Amino acid sequence: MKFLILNGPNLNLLGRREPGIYGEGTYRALCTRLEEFAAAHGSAAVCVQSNSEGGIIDAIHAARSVYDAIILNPGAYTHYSYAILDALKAADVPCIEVHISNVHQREEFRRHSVTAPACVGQICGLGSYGYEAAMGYFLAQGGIPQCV
Ligand code: CA2
Repeated sequence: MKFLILNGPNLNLLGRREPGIYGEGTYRALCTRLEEFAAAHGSAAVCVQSNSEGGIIDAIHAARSVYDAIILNPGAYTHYSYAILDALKAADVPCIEVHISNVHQREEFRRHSVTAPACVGQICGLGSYGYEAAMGYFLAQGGIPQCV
């Protein structure tokens, strides 16, 4: 399978700030780990990060017919971007939403995701392991699950 690992605003700061919430590993180290995980499973992972809503939407549009699955951490856009929701609905590529932190243990506004309804599922609170868990799900399916 070919995975697009798409990370939203500020996730390029991983390992450099708030290690108590997001862990100590850097964004670069995360990408290397996910690329190696995919390769070890006969697959490929490409990591893309954007701090802008348009950058994320463009990457989702470009994923069509290129990637088998998207693993998306939309960052704070999770909580209010109807534009990303619409892009996911139009993408025709199944997506799992990942959050590094347990959003349910944090501020009230983080408990709601406007983007998750366009995803196969959502993983949160497992740290950066959530990205591997999402890839593992798609690999276990051995194909493309139904997506709205
Ligand atoms: O838990 C997650 O993965 C989040 O998507 C992270 C977002 C936050 O707005 C969501 O509610 C939950 C924030 C990403 C900020 O990433 C940073 C990483 C290191 C240092 C500072 C910010």
